Amino acid sequence: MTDKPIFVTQPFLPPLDEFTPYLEEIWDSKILTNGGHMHQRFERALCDYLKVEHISLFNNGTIALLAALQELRVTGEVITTPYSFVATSHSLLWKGVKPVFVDIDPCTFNLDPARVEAAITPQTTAIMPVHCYGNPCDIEAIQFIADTYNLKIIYDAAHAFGVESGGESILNAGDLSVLSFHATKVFTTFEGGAVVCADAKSKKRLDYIKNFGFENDVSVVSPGINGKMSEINAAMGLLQLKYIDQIIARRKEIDLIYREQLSGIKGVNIPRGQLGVVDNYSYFPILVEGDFRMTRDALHEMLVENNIYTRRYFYPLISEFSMYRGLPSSASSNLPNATDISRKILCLPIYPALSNDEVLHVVDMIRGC
Ligand code: T4K
Repeated sequence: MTDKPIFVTQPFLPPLDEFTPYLEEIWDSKILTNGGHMHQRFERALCDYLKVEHISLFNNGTIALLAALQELRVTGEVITTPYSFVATSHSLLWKGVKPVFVDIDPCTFNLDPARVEAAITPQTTAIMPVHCYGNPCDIEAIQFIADTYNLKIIYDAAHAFGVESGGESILNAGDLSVLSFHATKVFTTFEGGAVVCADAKSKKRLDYIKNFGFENDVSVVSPGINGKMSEINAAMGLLQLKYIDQIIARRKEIDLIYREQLSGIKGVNIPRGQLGVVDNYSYFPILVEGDFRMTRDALHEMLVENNIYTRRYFYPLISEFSMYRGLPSSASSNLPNATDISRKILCLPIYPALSNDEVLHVVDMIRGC
């Protein structure tokens, strides 16, 4: 038992005095929101860091998902994964769109492209996959299906800050990609989010959508929302960007320790990364198999009792919540892999402030020493 709680994640906070100059600038300008200097600087800096053409910043990832659906005028049915945070499907319900759940690949935990075609109906207008834990989806296969059936693709890339595959940012895939900068994410602005898009027109429309649909002070061109990121959040983003490489490097070290130390423990299965992927080490998921010395839930409880707060991301499945349960695609017989993985998954603590001793302590507790 440690006195200090060990959480599944914790934000990296730069030294407080480094935030002061940003605050002074905001105080001097008296511009607190609505696209001030911090906001503009942060957008440009993010485009450079993430190697993408255009970004529209938002106040959180969920509103950014809603705005992305609005921008692409998504209606009818959307094919998505049940193995995600509820915000993915909730965004569809908020837009009056019916989620159609398709099972995941048991290795990547992402939407299985081989099962997508069978779920397409005349009402299908888009696919909304999730790069789960930052692990890239099968982008090429999903694009092929979308092109064949004339569907839009909105990637929920909430976990995928900075992830690259084959030398390119995965945020450039599909029509739009949505990021979250929540406090629990690898890169945080307290609360925050963004939509990544390839063309300037789309970026402009997203900027209107997040500002109530205002094109100028007398013209409203769409039923927009208040999705604007404040200057404080943008300032936090600018400061975080200075540390993001360090943050990811430390996460990588922790990932390596877990991989070395946990391998060989009977019943603990560690999903493998994909070749050619620049990871962000946003989560450390393990599968607690039937031959482990206790059930997944018993392990979770035992760790909590010992001040180690692991999380079962993503259990239950989205399709198991009451507002989704009645959908035909929610039947567990339609989602065998997602159901199986959600019963075995446990996300272990991973964040820069976690010491090597703490990581080893978590491993010892799992090993049963
Ligand atoms: N799509 C996907 C795939 C997502 O995963 C998410 C969000 C979204 C969309 C929506 O994006 P946002 O609208 O949130 O930008 C958390 C987060 O609230 C949520 O943002 C995140 N996904 C989800 C996976 O996890 P909880 O309920 O697990 O968070 P909570 O409060 O229990 O925090 C977990 C641990 O983190 C705590 O035990 C301690 C630590 N923590 C947390 C906060 C909030 C801190 O150290 N500091 C903090 O400020 O949902």
